[in-house]
Amino acid sequence: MSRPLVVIPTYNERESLADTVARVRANVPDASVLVVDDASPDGTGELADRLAASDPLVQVLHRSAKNGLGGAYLEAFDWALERGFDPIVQLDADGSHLPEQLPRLLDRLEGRADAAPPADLVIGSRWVEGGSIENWPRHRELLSKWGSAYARIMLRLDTRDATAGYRAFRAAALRRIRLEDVHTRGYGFQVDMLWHAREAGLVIAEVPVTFVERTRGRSKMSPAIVLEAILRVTVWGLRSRFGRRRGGGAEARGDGSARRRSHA
Ligand SMILES: Nc1nc2c(ncn2[C@@H]2O[C@H](COP(=O)(O)OP(=O)(O)O)[C@@H](O)[C@H]2O)c(=O)[nH]1
Ligand SMILES: [Mg+2]
Repeated sequence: MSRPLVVIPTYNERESLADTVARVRANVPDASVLVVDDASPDGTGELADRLAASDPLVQVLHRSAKNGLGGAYLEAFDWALERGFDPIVQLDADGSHLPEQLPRLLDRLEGRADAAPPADLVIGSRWVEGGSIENWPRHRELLSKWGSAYARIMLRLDTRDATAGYRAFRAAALRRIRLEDVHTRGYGFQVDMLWHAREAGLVIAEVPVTFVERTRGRSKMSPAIVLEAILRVTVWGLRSRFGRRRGGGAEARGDGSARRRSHA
């Protein structure tokens, strides 16, 4: 039986969170929500606690300090797998990922969409036919396109939108990824996960989504985050061509036993 969980990482999203959670709950009524808050100074964590108090399907994971999107998701994945949630969805708090389009991702995951085969990981994609972006400044659009292209070339990925953050995983697929080998803390986490998913032999599908730039709050994207992603992708790409392969090949697939990892 399916027990979907939508993970929403937050850092200073007080103005957007309630609306996003309500829309998730309205569009996929059987989905639970896990808000992962990194001690937001603006009170997002307390707001999340209030939302959880009024809805048994909403829960909150409080982390003690801002430790990156990747760190938040990795902790949430452990939390979700321990509790038997399946599938597990990534969704931004700021309204950029439309909860109205979540059934599209879940249908594709289950193979319900247009007789398409089921997938292990479905990506809500801006760069496939039918996908789009609303209200992004030109420099963000270029950064996303170039970042995706660079990752695709360096890592030989087939995915059009390699940096997308709107994703749905089957729990079994997440278990096949060696999460303890995923070290990227910033937004490069998305590429790191995708690469590990490919290495683990997962079936990866993309469905078109409309990405709507936030109208409230501020982006946490920073030059340090961009730099981390570029450096890591470059190192992985060079290593996979010329050097030692990182752990995580399909043949080294984890069985979940090696899941102990520090969240530092
Ligand atoms: N828990 C947590 N969430 C974060 C962190 N950095 C970003 N987020 C959340 O990740 C999502 C995407 O961040 P956002 O700033 O909108 O990135 P952008 O859309 O690329 O500009 C939002 O829900 C943020 O609140 C972090 O360090 N910790
Ligand atoms: Mg955003």
